[in-house]
Amino acid sequence: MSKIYENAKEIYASFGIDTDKVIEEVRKIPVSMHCWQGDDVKGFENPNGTLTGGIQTTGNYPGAATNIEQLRADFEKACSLIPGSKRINLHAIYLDAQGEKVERNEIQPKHFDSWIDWAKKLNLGIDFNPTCFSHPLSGDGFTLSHPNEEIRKFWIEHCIASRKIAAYIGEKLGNTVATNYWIPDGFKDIPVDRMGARERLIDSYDQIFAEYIDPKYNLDAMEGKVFGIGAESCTIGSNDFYLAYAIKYNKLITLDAGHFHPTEMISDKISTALLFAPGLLLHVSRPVRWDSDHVVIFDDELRAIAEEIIRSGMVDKVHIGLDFFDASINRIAAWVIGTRNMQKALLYAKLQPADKLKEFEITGDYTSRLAYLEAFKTLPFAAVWDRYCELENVPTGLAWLNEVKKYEADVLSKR
Ligand code: RNT
Ligand code: ZN
Repeated sequence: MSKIYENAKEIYASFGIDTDKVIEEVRKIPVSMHCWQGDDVKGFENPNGTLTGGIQTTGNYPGAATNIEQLRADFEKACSLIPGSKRINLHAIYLDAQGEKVERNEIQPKHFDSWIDWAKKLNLGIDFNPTCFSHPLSGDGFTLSHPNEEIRKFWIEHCIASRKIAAYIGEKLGNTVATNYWIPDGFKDIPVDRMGARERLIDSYDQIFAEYIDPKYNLDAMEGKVFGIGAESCTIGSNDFYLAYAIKYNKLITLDAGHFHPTEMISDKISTALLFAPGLLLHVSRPVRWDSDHVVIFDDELRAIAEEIIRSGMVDKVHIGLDFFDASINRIAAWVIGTRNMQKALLYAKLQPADKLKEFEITGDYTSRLAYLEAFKTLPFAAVWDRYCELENVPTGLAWLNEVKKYEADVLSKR
């Protein structure tokens, strides 16, 4: 144990905070790392396909994973540099079809067996997503709310197949899968029948969720959005839509940090969602002027998100997932920086005297509340973070960067 940590431990102890205990608790909070940072959301269904659905990766940093083996190797490398308990978040297009062409509405549990074996080996939980974009049948911008019944049926079938796969994974792993539904459906220009589109969307979800699935194996979560590129005038699956649907039908609400107006923060929405829905799934991201999905940094909003999770006392009901995709920097570094920051924010939030702060607030002592919050910003947090990394056998400080650079030279640059 370093001298610096000993000092830090003492300082936090003077506020009644046991840093060893905090580390023990934080290391158990799972963070679901999205597989799609590794290959710019391409997947393995059609390696030459383009990303559509109003979302975009920008940049062309070399070394992106181009097949399952590469993606897994890169993910493992990233995991080895990140403390805490981890999960992998898969999209349906990351199936292992063994060279076969499989239509999206015909994907099966067997296409994910190799992922399950791999996840077991690495002690990772898995989360899942149907992929309702980057496909010829989503080309005109509509999927589950499509006015064409045949096309809508195709997407309903895809989501039903995905949900079955998720339940299968959950059962095989003995670890609940959170399945997230996000669709790009929306109008570029002012529509005249929002109602019709939303009616169709309700009907689609009613069909998708018709079959009972044990929540031990799969939990469904629904992700709304304010707008996407090419769907600026109306998003069918808006936040209101999903909030209402999820609360009525007992589904989880997904909050993506980039899916609201720029001054609207998801940290303010966590408590409401937790008070009304059975659970919450987060897509922690960093929007810069739009839903740009920049790598998560240790900024005010990230800390606020973590503080809301921790102070709510409902951490078990929050599925923390990440959702960013930056192709302009080393993709493994992107995972490492973003995920370490999420872990850091959780640790930072736990290293605060929550009860005391709440007491100040409730008694109207806002002066002390502000004074404490500011004072805690400069306590020796970094020493506790380093201790956490040390205990988890991952590099402290910037030491991870050398490893990523070495991996880039040895592996990525040869692709
Ligand atoms: C898109 C949503 C969605 C996707 C991923 C790939 O705006 O945020 O969650 O980013 O499913
Ligand atoms: Zn998202």
